[in-house]
Amino acid sequence: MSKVLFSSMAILALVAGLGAGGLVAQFTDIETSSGNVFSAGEGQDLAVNDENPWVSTVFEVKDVWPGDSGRVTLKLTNVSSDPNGAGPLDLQILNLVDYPGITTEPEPKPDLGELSSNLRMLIWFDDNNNGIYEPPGEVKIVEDSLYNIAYKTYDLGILGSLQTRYLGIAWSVARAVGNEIQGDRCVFDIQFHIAHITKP
Ligand SMILES: [Ca+2]
Ligand SMILES: [Ca+2]
Ligand SMILES: [Ca+2]
Repeated sequence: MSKVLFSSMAILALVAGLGAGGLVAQFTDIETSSGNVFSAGEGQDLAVNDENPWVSTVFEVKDVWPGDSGRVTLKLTNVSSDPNGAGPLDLQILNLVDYPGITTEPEPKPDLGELSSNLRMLIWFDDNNNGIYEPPGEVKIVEDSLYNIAYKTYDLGILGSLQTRYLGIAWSVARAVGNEIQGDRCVFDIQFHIAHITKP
């Protein structure tokens, strides 16, 4: 009840004020800022080996034997032209599955699929994109078995707008590896992720 009463009093006061103002000549001035817009930046957009989206398979290596080795280079480009498009880049090996394949007579049992534990992977910043690891100028990111590097996150630093970085991935199977990898097969994903820099 008291609230209603207060409203009535306010209206009366306002009307009175307008009446008084109407007697005075007014200078006026209006300042307007129009067309104000907020729009989100383009952010980050990564291309791998000039593919965006990246659809090619990096490794399709069959008939691997003890002593085998190979290498690839990957070109990582932040194709965003947004000046704020720089972002931290990281690498993960995901969805690793080992298959026993055919279990041959000489292969130790149980055959659980032992290839990823015996695949040595060397990943480095291949600055000159020649597929050869050349320390100390080129920096190693990780060197371990595929099994051990899976599901870990490797920081590849900040990739600026329109900037390119090259990674080398070399794989090898030691000559000493025995029959435990016969017929084995492993499948995995390689994932690069570029994030947004949080402004202070
Ligand atoms: Ca096997
Ligand atoms: Ca090199
Ligand atoms: Ca095996």
